This record gives sequence, structure tokens and C-alpha cells, in this order.
Amino acid sequence: MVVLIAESINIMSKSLGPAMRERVPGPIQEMAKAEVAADADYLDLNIGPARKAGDELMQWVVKTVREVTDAPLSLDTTNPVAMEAGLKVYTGKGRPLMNSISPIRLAEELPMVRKYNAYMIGLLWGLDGMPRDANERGMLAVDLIYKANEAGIPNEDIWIDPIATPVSQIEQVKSCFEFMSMLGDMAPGCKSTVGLSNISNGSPAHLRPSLNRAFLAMLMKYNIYSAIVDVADTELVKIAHGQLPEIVSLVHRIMDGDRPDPSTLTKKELEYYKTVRVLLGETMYSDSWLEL
Ligand code: THG
Repeated sequence: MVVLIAESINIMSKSLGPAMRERVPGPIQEMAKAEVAADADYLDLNIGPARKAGDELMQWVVKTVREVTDAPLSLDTTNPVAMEAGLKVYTGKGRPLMNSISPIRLAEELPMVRKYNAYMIGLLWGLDGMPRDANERGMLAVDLIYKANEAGIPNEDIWIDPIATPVSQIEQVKSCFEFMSMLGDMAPGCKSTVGLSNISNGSPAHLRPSLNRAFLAMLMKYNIYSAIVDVADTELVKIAHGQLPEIVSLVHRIMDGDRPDPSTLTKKELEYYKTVRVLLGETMYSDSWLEL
């Protein structure tokens, strides 16, 4: 079972962004109920950088969602003042998840993790931006975990996010997998997560689920603990819940080098086969990869 963090309550969303800015509770509460009904374990409340009155916005979103569900929440903002404001009013089931903790804001963010008994998602984002390869991710992870431990946070409360990039940046995708294969040995006890939909950012809408599903099945080979996902994708939720074991094992066999005869595969298996080969960097990505 992969722990699912629902992504859709997001300031970037065409429908919910305006609702957040104008403090209209209805659409946000409907989405929260839909995410819980779709089996989300956490609801991500992403208010972005929230430079202007971020503290008031985060408190409003937390309280608005709390009126319809007591599901655990993931507070997602790069504004530490807004983060703390949300933690202050946090109630409900389970511990809060502090999302998008970054090496560049650790001094402000780490003390809050203990103070509010939260879990933390640590982004492997370097002081000069995106890490270039798996080793840079490793160095960032070691440094982040060391500083978190120093602040009294045990590995079990740290969820490492290697940062997924769009499939068009295939070298980054490969290094994300390589890093995930090392994480268990590097940081025993640490958990992991990934913003799954990042992989299909910029791809045509009707093709995004194929990429997201294959990416999740591949990450499961490295025992990914959780993922930030669109829970409206029921096939994706099934994969996460272990309800499509034959598909997941096919994906893992392909990753191990097995190349089944495509004519023996069902239509669905063939779709995964093609997509996994794109994500392994064996087939060049194009918006028509499934038709090849
Ligand atoms: N890691 C961590 N947190 C994260 C991310 C990550 N939080 C934000 C983001 N990345 C994950 N959340 C989303 C939310 C929405 C989408 C992608 C990632 C998305 N939305 C559609 C779009 O933009 O086309 C639909 C938007 C709409 O409703 O209008 O793709 O990597 N730790």
C-alpha cells in the first residue's frame, strides 16, 4: 500500500485557485469530500508561495476543509509564516504533514516539526536549484536528514522527496529512480514521497494518466512510501492499493530487463510496456508514444 496524498486542493487549479483567493468555501469543501471518498490518506493544501497574507489564507483553508472532514492534512507552502499559522489551528485525526520543507528554509522550518508534532516532507532542492544527478540528491538527503536529526526529528518522521521532473527531462527521471534505489540503505527508517503528476506536466491531458500510473508502478519497485497524486484516477489508486499486482509485476520485470513479445500482451499491458520504456529512457518521449 502506497500512502496517498491528494493533490487537487491547489492554488494553481483553475477552479479552486480563485475560490481560495476569494474565500469561497463550497468548491474547496466539495473537493475535500471527493478526495476522502476516493480513499486519500492525506489532503494536500497547497497555497503556493502565499507572500501576501499567507498566514490568514492557510488558516482559512485548514478551517474550511475541517468543516467537512477530519482526514489528516498536508500543509503545502513555501512561506514559513503561513505554515506555522496553519499548524497553530490544526486539529483532527493524525499528525499534520509539513510539505515542501527545503534546505533553504530549514532554520525556520525544522523547529516547527517538533513543536507541532508533525511529519515532514524534505525536498531535495539544492541551494543552487535542482540537483543534477543521483549523487547530488544523495548529498542533499544526507545533509537534510543530519540537520533534522540534530533538531530532534527521528528518521521515521522524515519523508524524502527526490523531486520528480517532466518526462521530457529524461536524465533527471533516471537519476530520480537511481536515487530511490539507494535511499533505503542511505537512510534506514526514512520514508519517501514524490509529486507523481510532475512526470506528466506539459503532456496532453488524455495521456497524463498513462505516465502517472506507470511512474507509480515503477517507484513501487523501490518501495516508495507515499505519493502526491490525483486520486480521481481510479486505476492509479488501484495500483497504489495493490489491486493490480499482475500489472505491477510486469512493470518490475520490464525494469529488470525482461522484454516480453508485444504480441502476447493485452492492450492495457502494452500501454504500460510502452510507457515504462519511455520512462527508462529507452524510447524517445513524444506526445504520440502510445501509438508507436
Ligand atoms: N513534491 C512535493 N509537494 C508538491 C509537489 C512535489 N506539491 C505540489 C506539486 N508538486 C504536487 N501537486 C500537484 C497538483 C496539481 C497538479 C500537479 C501537481 C496538476 N494539476 C492539473 C494541471 O496543472 O494541469 C490540473 C489543475 C487544475 O485543476 O486546473 O497537474 O513534487 N513534496
